[in-house]
Amino acid sequence: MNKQWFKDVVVYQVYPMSFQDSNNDGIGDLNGIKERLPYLQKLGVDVIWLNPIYESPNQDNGYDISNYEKIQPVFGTMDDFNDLLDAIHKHGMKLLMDLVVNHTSDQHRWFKESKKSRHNKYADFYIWRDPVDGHEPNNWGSNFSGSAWTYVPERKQYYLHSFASGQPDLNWDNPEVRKNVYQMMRFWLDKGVDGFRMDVINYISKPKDLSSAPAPNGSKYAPIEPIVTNGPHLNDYIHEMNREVLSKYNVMTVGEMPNTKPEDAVKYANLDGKGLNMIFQFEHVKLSANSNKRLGKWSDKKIRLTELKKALSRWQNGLDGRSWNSLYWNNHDQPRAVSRFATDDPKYRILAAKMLGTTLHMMQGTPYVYEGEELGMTNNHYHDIHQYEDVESINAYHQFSDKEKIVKPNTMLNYLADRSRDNSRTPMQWNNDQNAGFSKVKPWYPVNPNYKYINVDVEKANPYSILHYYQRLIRIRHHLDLIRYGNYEELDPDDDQAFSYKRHYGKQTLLVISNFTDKVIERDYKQDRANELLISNYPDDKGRTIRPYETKVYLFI
Ligand code: TEU
Ligand code: CA
Repeated sequence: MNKQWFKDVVVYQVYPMSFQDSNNDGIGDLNGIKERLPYLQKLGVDVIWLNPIYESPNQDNGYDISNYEKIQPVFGTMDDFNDLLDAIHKHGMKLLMDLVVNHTSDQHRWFKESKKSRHNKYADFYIWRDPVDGHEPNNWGSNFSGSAWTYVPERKQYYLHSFASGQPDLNWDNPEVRKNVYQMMRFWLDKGVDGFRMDVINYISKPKDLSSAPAPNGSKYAPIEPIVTNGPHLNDYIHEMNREVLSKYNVMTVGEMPNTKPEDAVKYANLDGKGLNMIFQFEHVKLSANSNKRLGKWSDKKIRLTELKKALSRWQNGLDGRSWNSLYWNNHDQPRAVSRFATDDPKYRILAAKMLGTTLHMMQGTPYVYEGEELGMTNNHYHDIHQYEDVESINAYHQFSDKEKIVKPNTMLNYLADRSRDNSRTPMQWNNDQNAGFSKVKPWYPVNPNYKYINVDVEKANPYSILHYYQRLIRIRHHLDLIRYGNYEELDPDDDQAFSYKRHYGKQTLLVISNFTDKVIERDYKQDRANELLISNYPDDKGRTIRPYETKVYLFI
């Protein structure tokens, strides 16, 4: 079986709660996704990645799983799932499931048993520690604010949670935990799912020594991520998982791995096929973090193009021939791409969305399109804390502006508006009916009011739309080995207006020039000698003159 298909596909990410509500209870569901398969097939994507659809008390929108082998009732039944999987395959596509095994929900049977006693079968399924001087065992701070430890009186101990207190971290050093996880993976693979996106999979091996770490100035807590990522046994566990499970199926895998460098990808997702196929790196989405370390991701800093280029080029070059890139601008944890990396000013939004799509899709790696990106959906520009739904955003607001008072409430609201995960979680915009055609009743989370002019119907009707442009991007990637396999050469790294690069494959060369500004600029890469202009977001070509947010892809053969 050829297991290299992960290099040839384009993945579309569906956030099930917000994609399509089929039974009008305000929440997206599996039957809704099934209804929309023809849309995805027409777009040309090969693989659908679904965010978690398992039973969950929903403290973190499904990333807190209470039963891995049950479907969350609002999404449908196991029969609905089987039908969906079947329909996806009939439409010639594949399905990636979200595998969330760094932690479970505190409502999972394993945790309910584990917290009862230090001596039962599940006692060591999680990471428990005695109090130190009547307090938390160390100063680690959770990703979702506050301590990463919560006390349980029954055991007179604390348990570790990298995220919310309802998301206790599993103890991967316990072989029984690993056995249970592998068994669960087989359950889904035996049904015929085509692979996994693995949630924070580089958090699973904790350091031996759980001692306190330096905290940023003035802060009580040391952020947990740099401490628990890429731990001592991570590579062993990934390779064991491959031997025990993945190698037995024809699947693709992508591991979500914040805090990694290209060298890590080469270890955990080597092209030798003994680990994962690729990882999600975070370098380009962390460039805009606050210079005040205590605030972490919360800022409204604009990214400098030269830094963005440096980050992406480092991954393009570092992985070439050794590992494989995943290419993404946004997902359910990031603000909307066009608002963040270019502009959602109505004057340029359409050009800018196409420019970003082109810049990413012409690179080496597997592109991931997040639902609505193909319409140029934007941030919602929220201004009130009550408009938020996400646990991370709400906790951060209270932590930094109420409790610690290190930032004024209004400044924090600006940061949230720029960075909150809720920006990407608004319902998919299908048409200009009530609630954008997502649901006939009030949706679980309000639709972005710009649905009146940003929606699938509008895009379908216009041959020059972002949607049609994405369709073409996907088609030309499928047709050209050069785009999929060619190597990468960055041009003019110090150019802070244009992102230009070449791809080489045999005698063929691809030239990509993208203007990230609203200015007219001049660039000469001998594009006048190209054999063909493959795709561009303006109706004509002005050669060396590159107009605002213009993007052009030339082929030399
Ligand atoms: O996200 C992980 C993630 O984005 C963080 O590790 C991030 O690096 C950190 O918050 C610092 O900014 C995954 C899921 O995609 C997300 O939706 C979940 O909430 C999270 O894991 C917990 O399962
Ligand atoms: Ca529903």
